[in-house]
Amino acid sequence: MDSSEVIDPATGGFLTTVPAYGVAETDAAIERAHGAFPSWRRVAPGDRARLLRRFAAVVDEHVEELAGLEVRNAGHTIGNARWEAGNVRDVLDYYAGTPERLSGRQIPVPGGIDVTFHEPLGVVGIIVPWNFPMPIAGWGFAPALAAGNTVVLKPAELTPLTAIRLGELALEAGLPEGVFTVLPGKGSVVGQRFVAHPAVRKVCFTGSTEVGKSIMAGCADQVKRVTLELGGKSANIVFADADLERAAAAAPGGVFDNAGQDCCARSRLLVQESVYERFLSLLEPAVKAFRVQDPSLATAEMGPLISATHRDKVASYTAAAEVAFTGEAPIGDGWWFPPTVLLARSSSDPHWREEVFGPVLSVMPFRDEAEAIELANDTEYGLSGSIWTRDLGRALRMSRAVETGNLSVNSHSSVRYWTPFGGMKQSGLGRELGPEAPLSFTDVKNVFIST
Ligand code: TAP
Repeated sequence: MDSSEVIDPATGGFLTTVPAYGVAETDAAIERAHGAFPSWRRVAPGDRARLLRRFAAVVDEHVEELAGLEVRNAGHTIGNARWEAGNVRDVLDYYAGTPERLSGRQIPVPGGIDVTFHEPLGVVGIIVPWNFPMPIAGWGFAPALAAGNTVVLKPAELTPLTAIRLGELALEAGLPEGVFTVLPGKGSVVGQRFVAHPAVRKVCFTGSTEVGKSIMAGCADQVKRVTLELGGKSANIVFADADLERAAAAAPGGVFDNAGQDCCARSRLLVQESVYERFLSLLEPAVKAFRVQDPSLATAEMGPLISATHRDKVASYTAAAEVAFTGEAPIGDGWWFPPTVLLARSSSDPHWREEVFGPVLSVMPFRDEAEAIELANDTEYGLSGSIWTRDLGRALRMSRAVETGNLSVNSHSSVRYWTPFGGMKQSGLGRELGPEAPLSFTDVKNVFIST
């Protein structure tokens, strides 16, 4: 089997080597998952629930270890990495309630009895990006397993370590062989086999819009189910009547968290023109105070970017733009980049239109509600966003008008595992999390019994 090197983005140093699955090994793992499916779907609901709770408990025992791996492999701050490992535990616990509640309906019909069943699909292939390796994996595998499917999971080539460990912990928790398998390797090899292999009945993909489109096209050939979580260019809209101090203090975290490598990053800041200058004067000290540090330090608010190539891409956006101000970042080894605020002079500026996926915030003034809506919606994306106002009516009007799957008022929160998460327009297809996620890993079967 081939192998690939794993690098620490905070130092640029070598961490370890992991296997890179080829076509034959991927197909063999998919076939093992296919073979494990009939008995996994027949596990009694209470027993499947207990196994998922046990998996959650084992993850809980390893939160520190998993968080430490993510700090080194993905450059996540230790605070974020602990939250992410805890999120996998919580999502497993939450969906452990599913097997005993996944009931169909009994529908009144003439001439007999009609009942529906939520049948698991079979093997589910999950393709994960490098920006949030643990939570995105858990949002796929926990509801898929709970609904009675078996899972093959491909982590991003850059960040495989926590996924590989989660695969080991699943076995330690007692999940049968073949029920949950982690296959590190290239997207063009392992990921493509998920799309092409007929035993894989659904692909959950998170990553770039470009690759997502090719996966959707590939899945069409077999009418394979697909969930897509893609890019974003979310707006953070601040009205003059907002608590400006609070909005300015929160804005850096809304875009620079995870070094801006977040599909929900509020990377477009729209500020009502009557408070524009004042807001920027409040924002500047908040940006300069944002702590970009060795991610293993408890005080770190932001770590490095994921790779040298990615840093070059981010830098290409700021080089040609009008910089308002920047924060500080370490200099030297590792892929560091300072939090940067750019002035958008036109809605055709590339940093305003395109997903930079780095610690870059583009700012533009707006006149009134109508213009804020027009600017916010002038994008192919629609994943997340925020509205800051003290006017409840305005908050509700704006919430309905902004074309986005997730929105928060006077907050930058996007993800809570109890509620659905996903994008409108080219930000995605389908929803993850929330009470209904397991249904997306089933097909409804209708049975009529003549009486
Ligand atoms: P991608 O290149 O799209 O990679 C994402 C995943 O897909 C990786 O595991 C990758 O494998 C795999 N992949 C690549 N090409 C593939 C192919 N032809 N067939 C099957 N799988 C393939 O994105 P990225 O560079 O990791 O992440 C950055 C982008 O993803 C950003 O644009 C960001 O917005 C988006 N993103 C969106 C979200 C959500 S929740 N909407 C979350 C994270 C990221 P390799 O590692 O081998 O390349």
